[in-house]
Amino acid sequence: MVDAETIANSKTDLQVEKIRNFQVRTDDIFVVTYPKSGTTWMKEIVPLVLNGGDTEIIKGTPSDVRVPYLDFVLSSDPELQRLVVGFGLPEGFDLNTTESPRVMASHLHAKYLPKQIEEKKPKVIYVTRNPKDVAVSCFHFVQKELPVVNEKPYESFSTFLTDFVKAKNGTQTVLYDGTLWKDHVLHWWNRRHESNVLFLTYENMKRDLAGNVRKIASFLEAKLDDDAVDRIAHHCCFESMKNNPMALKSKYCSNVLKVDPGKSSPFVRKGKVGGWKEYFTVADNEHFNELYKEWTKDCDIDLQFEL
Ligand code: PPS
Repeated sequence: MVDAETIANSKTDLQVEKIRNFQVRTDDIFVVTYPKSGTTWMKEIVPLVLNGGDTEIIKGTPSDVRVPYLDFVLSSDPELQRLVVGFGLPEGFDLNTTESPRVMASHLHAKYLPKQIEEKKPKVIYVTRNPKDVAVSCFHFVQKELPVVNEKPYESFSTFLTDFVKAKNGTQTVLYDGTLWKDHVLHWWNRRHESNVLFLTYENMKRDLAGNVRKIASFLEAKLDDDAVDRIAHHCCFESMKNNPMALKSKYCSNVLKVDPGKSSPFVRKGKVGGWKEYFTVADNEHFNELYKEWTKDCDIDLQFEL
């Protein structure tokens, strides 16, 4: 089982050098997200957009096999390699021999991503989400994981939030490269007009999934007819994904992280916009809003979140 320290130290364990020097192809597709911002969702959508909306083909393959995490696959740490195998990838899986177009995911900050992204300009789909909902989603993940690794769960959401806004301590079981939400998101916000970058929000995907599928198809230069768009939107809506074992990562949850997928998967949990209101106290909210103002004071970011 992967312990908290392994995950917490994973910035080095992940061998950033290996990731930085990874050979990128111009037709690669990277799904980049801050954790808990819609990664699993996008990992389900992109392969379908590329295969013309054939949901049958992908039903038998775990999401992490279709779209492997660069962060873990390029690690040579045995514990993190176990995570990769738990994802369903064969031992010794090699991205260098994977057929194009490769679709890969990462939670890493851009400074840890392959250097060749800047030169080869593969397509990057970046998904962001209201940081308050991200915090709540992370909280659920971390609360389940900490006892598994013999650490105490947080006493309250408020104590978790104090660590979340610093990406410290127990939060590193999920925010493993120690990056703050604002540093991750502002980097890609500032690059949102680059032609190889598609910047999307979780909230907008919730509002109009079919419209976002079309946007993704156009960005990936994939032809989709209206039926295919509808099929993808239906297959990828929250209710369908909640019943999709390949997206719930049942095997990963139960074999590697010991989260009981029978009860609820942290990868497809509530799927709500604004769920944070049930967790933030008035004081949490005031502090967070002040911090958000400070984080964003030098830029024109407008993600239309309800803050
Ligand atoms: S991870 O662990 O970082 O890869 O998590 P990630 O997949 O980025 O985020 C998990 C949250 O995304 C929600 N989710 C969805 N929301 C809406 N529609 C669909 N189809 C969907 N699939 C996953 C999931 O429920 C997590 O959010 P919370 O708020 O915890 O429910």
